Amino acid sequence: MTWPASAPPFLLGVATSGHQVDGNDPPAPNDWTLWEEAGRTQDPSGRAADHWHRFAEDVALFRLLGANAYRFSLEWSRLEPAPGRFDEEAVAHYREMVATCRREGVEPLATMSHFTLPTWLHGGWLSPLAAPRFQALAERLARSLDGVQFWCTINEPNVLALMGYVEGTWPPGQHRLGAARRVLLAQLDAHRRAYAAIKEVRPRAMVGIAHSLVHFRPARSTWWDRQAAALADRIFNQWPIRRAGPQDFIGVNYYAPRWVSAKTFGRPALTGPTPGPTTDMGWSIDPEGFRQVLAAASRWERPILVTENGIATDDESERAAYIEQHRAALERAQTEGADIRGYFYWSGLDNFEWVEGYRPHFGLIAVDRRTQARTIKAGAAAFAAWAAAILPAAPPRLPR
Ligand code: IFM
Repeated sequence: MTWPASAPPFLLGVATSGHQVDGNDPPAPNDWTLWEEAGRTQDPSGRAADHWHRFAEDVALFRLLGANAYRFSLEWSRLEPAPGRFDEEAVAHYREMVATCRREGVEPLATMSHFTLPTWLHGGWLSPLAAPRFQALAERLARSLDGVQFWCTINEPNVLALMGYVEGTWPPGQHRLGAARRVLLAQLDAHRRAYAAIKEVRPRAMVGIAHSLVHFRPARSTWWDRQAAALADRIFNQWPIRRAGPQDFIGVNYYAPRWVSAKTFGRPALTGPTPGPTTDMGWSIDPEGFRQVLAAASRWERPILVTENGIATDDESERAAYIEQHRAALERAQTEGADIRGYFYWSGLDNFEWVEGYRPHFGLIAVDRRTQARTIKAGAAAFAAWAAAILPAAPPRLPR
């Protein structure tokens, strides 16, 4: 596979996902809508950032920050409201979104599935309909969205399996290890089918998965904890990449390290407590872990796209420092030989953060949830400076 000739050599962009920013107007009930209605999240997603109606304004703001790429997701429940029935208006909406990106000089990266599933898919990824319908959706989208060269079939299949089927805090709220394994495999099967469907229509498209990769550290320097950390790495990080089959790039979503103790392994999650200063998500900040995750990802000998990395904070100097430190770690990994072709900050806009609702603020751009007014945050200057340094032909035009 070759890097598309018309794409920038390095994609420096921001990421969002449909359910987290679009808003529920027009309504698009999916499994998360039901979860919110059942009171399982801090807030309902509601109007979110109303990105469905304001994407043109938002893409222009991303461009203002210097972004040359934008990763967003296509909402399956909008595109296929009933099995086999595609909604032409939803398809047209995404065509317009892609055209807007192109007009702004922003390379679109489209994610087909970012956690949410249509309510008609009873059993979720374990439904016998899941893989064939996902394949048909991939074919339909590849035909319609001819401006998209970069595709991510599925976002964080390991996280969906862990949260929905082990921890049980996400839909469908189960605690069944066997089901978690089957759900992970079902998503990887759906990826392979979607990969083949997209490549059939667009052989030169770059298609991959956004993998959540955690830097597992031993809680203590004992042999047992080191083994436990290595095992967590094999199960959570490496196994999904190996089992996924064809991928033109390795998508890396990296946020934080986790400390693993042999004593608490698997009860209930893979991880032990998190020491040290943390973000508003309770996650430690570890750019060196990022470098190591990138070095490990480069062993798969594919171009790497950092499909997500970012911080939830209200302290803008902390956000700027996070971006600068992770940029330095990425550049170090590049010097050490990792073929990294892109970085997407999570998130372009303050977003609905699943169970945590609207409390954590990941965005480079704040969204007033009452007026929907957008304000570029001070921490975004670190992203804009990165863009100015590596994309001199199109310098960011931040307002003073
Ligand atoms: O908001 C999420 C996103 O949906 C998937 N990756 C992690 C982000 C921050 O938690």
